[in-house]
Amino acid sequence: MCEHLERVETLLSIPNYDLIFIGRIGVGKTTAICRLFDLTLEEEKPIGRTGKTLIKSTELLSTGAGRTTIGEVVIQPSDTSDCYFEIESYPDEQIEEFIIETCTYFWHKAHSTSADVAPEIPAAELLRAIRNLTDLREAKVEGRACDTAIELAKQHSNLDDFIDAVFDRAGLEDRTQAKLLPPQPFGTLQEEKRWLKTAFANLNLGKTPGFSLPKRITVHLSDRILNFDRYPKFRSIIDTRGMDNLHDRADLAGYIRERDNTICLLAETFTSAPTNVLELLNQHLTPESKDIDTKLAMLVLLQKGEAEDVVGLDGTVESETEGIEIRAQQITDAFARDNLKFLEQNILFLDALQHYDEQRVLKHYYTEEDVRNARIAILDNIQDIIYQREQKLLREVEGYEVMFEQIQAGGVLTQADEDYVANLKKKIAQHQTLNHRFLFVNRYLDRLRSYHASTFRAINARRGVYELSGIDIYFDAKAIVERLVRAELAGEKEQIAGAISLVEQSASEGSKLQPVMQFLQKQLDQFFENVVMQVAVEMAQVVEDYLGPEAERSEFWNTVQARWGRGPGYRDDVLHQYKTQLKDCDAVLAACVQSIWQSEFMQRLLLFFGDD
Ligand SMILES: Nc1nc2c(ncn2[C@@H]2O[C@H](COP(=O)(O)OP(=O)(O)OP(=O)(O)O)[C@@H](O)[C@H]2O)c(=O)[nH]1
Ligand SMILES: [Mg+2]
Repeated sequence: MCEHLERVETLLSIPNYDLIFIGRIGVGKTTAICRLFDLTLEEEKPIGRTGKTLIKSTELLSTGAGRTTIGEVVIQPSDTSDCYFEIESYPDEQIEEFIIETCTYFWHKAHSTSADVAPEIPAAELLRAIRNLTDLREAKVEGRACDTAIELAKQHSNLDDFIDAVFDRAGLEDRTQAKLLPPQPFGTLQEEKRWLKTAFANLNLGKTPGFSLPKRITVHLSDRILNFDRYPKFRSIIDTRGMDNLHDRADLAGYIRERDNTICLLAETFTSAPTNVLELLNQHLTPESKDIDTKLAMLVLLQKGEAEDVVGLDGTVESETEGIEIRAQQITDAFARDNLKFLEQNILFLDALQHYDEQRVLKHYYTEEDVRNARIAILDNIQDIIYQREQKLLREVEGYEVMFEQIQAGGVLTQADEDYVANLKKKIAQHQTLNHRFLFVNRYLDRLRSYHASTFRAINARRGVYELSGIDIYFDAKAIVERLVRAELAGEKEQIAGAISLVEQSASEGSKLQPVMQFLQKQLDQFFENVVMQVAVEMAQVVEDYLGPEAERSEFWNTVQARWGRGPGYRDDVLHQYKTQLKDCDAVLAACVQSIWQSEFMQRLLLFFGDD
């Protein structure tokens, strides 16, 4: 049986899905999740000294002005009757490496060593967590700002001693806990939510004793707070780490392409959609990707009044609905311009805080019922996306069945049909030897150049994989090769597809040649996809072999690492080293493409016609 059909059947057996929220830093992912799933805490607050009170509604998970959610957060119904957290931490070595960098920064700042190596400023969200982990906070002493990290650095005249002192304070050896349970059973739902909110905030900030820096926090919520009774197709909600740039990232690629039981919600603001997700879509929503379109949705996050400011043909629109319609059309047009087959019905609009004022107090003209109806409308839409995906897969299976029946029932081939086939085989065989140039190295260097100089230094210090910042330059290589090979070989594939179509159209009425050609057409896409993926995986390995991230002693990494702090031109010099190290890659890539094209595409296609 054909590979694709087997795959479709696997997809159809998936019982429920993880909803993955993907988007830029600070776009509003966590707010959207909390509002959609009613993960909020309602608290009574006094209004000044009036004796009156207001009910304020806040999100259970921490939200803020960007770089708030430190790792990945998985939210799911608890397998027990209680709430609890599970934490997967970053490995100690990675945290230690980061502490050393942070200490170096503070030490240089404290000792004003201007003549020395320029210290780099560590990433804000990591710095914040490290300050908490080591209890080196910025405080106010007698009204004066006081940075305890700088104070501690001043007490040491030697950097190594300072680092040791900070390691002691971090006490990583005692931070080995992985599960956080409530201290005692809760009397009320309110108490339970309050505990969840505070405990999450502390874990996310690195402030919980016994716990290290979280890479992933799984929040198990009791039935009272979250259940999917109305949505049996939902399994969990995943709040991914905000994207720093627009490039693909290994964890996101995993959710979009490698894991089948996911629905990916690409969150973007009303004004920018879909610019920030185009790059991701171009990477994954390719002409050959069969079942990606139905698992992707855009979640356009609008804020108060935005939709009413849209300018239509006759000036500003009359209503929010009209504004949304115009914007949806603009988004669809943007997809069309990039030739992306994004499903129009999978563009959702959410105004997460529409019922609340700036203080997060429910506006007087709304009721809890309005809030509930608005969120249920979107959740029903998401559930429907899953249903539509399954329907499309079912139709595909039926299509295959009809095709196979036609092949079996079809009459024998006429002489003319036989001639078409022989001719087609010859035409296909002409594509055996490829004559393409692949300019990978330059594209790869451009990508590396796009990292900020101090980030690039940190990447080099870690020989290419800076997990704390979600960067992996070998994954980058894979993504670039994929795009390059796909674009470069698209013409070859199109010519072959054209030749197959021609035979399909010319085949004699009622002969089995027509359905056979339809089947071949589908196989073509599958083979092409296999070529692209295999080449990308092999080339990522080639790049790894050339750069040697595992090598403890490597001349390349020694040279690259030693370059920091030695005057201007750091990035250019280091990129030059990379270029020298990778100088053979373009030729290796061309050879790799030829060989995989031959084995995974040509041979498999020609096999279709028999071995003669
Ligand atoms: N007015 C208004 N503010 C919003 C809305 N959604 C989010 N915000 C604010 O935008 C800021 C960022 O929101 P978050 O939900 O923390 O964003 P995020 O995408 O989770 O951010 P990171 O976790 O840092 O990547 C917060 O201050 C929110 O209060 C909205 O619909 N309306
Ligand atoms: Mg967040």
